Amino acid sequence: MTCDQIGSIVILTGAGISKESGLSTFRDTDGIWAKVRIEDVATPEAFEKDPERVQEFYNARRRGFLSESVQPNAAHQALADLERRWSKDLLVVTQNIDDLHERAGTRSLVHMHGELLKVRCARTGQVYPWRRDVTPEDACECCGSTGTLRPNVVWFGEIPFDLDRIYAALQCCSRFIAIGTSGQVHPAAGFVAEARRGGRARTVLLNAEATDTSPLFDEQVLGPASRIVPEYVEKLLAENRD
Ligand code: BJW
Repeated sequence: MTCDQIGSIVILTGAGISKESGLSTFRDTDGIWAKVRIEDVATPEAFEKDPERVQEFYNARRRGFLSESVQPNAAHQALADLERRWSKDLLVVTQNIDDLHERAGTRSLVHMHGELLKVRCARTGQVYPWRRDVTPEDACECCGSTGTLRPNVVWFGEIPFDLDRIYAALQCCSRFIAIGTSGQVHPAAGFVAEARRGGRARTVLLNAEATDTSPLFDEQVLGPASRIVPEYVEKLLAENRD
């Protein structure tokens, strides 16, 4: 994304955008963290202490992602449509590890917390696609060792992916839109402040409910993503029609 382009958009998505596709959020009352403890499954220390437990947590979620019933919803599709019809730069930054944005057709996409349909070799750092359970017997394709494969996701205490590209886009954008995220996890929770710095970006929150970061947004639309995202996209395109 280049800074000389007025009209560029950065869109941050979180678990709420995939909820109506049948995937759980984290911090809602029926969310993932109501059922398992972060310290048991989502830190490097948890993986070191009990790799099989962590792999089983992610194996179950990977199976869920691949089930027939989990499909991109109208919100994912509206963002892909916006990318196709927007003449300026647009970058979707997702915290989600599912592949629903890609399946809807979004191309300009960063998975800042990684992708569950990929594994990484802890020894070599090589990343490759993976669509089945990871077991202790699985040998790494690159080094042949067993026990080195981990989900290619970002746990607490690890540095998210592609931050240089994300901050460059935030510093230039004219509009920042956050969708389906509680704004509780950093650094993503700080992106709205980064986009506002210098007074450049209009900031918009599209979410089921108000969040702790709501006061930082110029505009807030509350409701289910599958309804409010397509409506917002149509409004944005209508306002910017030549
Ligand atoms: C709907 C809806 C519908 C429902 N329609 N809406 C203070 C300052 C800075 C950092 C820290 C700090 N204190 C601690 C930290 C570090 C820590 C952190 O943020 N901790 C907080 C808990 C305080 N952060 C980290 O460790 C990160 N790394 C880091 O900071 O590195 C240091 C560094 C950074 C930068 C430069 C240099 C160094 C890493 C964070 C990794 C997070 N990992 C997880 C797991 C990923 C893999 C997996 O999926 O298992 O990422 S945790 C989990 O939370 C997951 C998510 O991506 C992330 C965010 O959750 P999200 O998407 O917001 O979901 P919810 O459930 O919270 O919210 C859903 C929202 O949708 C709700 O508001 C609903 O209302 C709404 N909704 N249905 C629309 N139908």
